[in-house]
Amino acid sequence: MPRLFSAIEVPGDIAERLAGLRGGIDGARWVDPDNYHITLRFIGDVDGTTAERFSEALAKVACAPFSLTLDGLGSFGRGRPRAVWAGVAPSTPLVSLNRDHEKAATRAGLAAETRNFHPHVTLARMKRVKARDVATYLSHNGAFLTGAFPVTRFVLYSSRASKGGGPYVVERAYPLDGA
Ligand code: 3AM
Repeated sequence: MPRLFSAIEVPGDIAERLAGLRGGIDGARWVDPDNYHITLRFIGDVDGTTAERFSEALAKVACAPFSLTLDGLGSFGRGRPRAVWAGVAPSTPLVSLNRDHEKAATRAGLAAETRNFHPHVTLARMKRVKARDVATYLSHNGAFLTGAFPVTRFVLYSSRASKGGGPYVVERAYPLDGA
């Protein structure tokens, strides 16, 4: 069974800007710009019935189109960095959409997510890089800011990669049209 997660895609012009941030941390694996996304709900490896239930529950999510802005860079894993990302500026519709995806996961019979929602676009993953190199990178590039871009759909992605970072396949797309 593929690994599933729901997400918002990153438009091409924003991805191009993010791609300009690739490089500059020794040993980091930079995400292919085609695979940039904002994860809404990680599902993982589930059976077909659970996948179908989640997919159907997502189809019932009502959400009007909204816009997002990427603001600033950061990292996960302080002393031992494991990812560098672009942050998403605070957005009430995004938080609400994440809640709806959490409800869809519950309806599909999945355990509740315990981690806080921290919306981001992962730019690079890493295992044994120097924390100082990441800090230097962030001090040079951290002021990154995009204009607002429209979010008109979310998608259910599958991934067969074991390490993350793609390639991802859009299994189903959900246009935003309901309030
Ligand atoms: O690319 P981002 O950071 O949005 O880190 C994984 C990736 O997130 C995350 O799901 C996205 C698609 O692979 N992920 C992987 N394993 C996870 C887990 N066990 C996880 N998120 C939560 N729990």
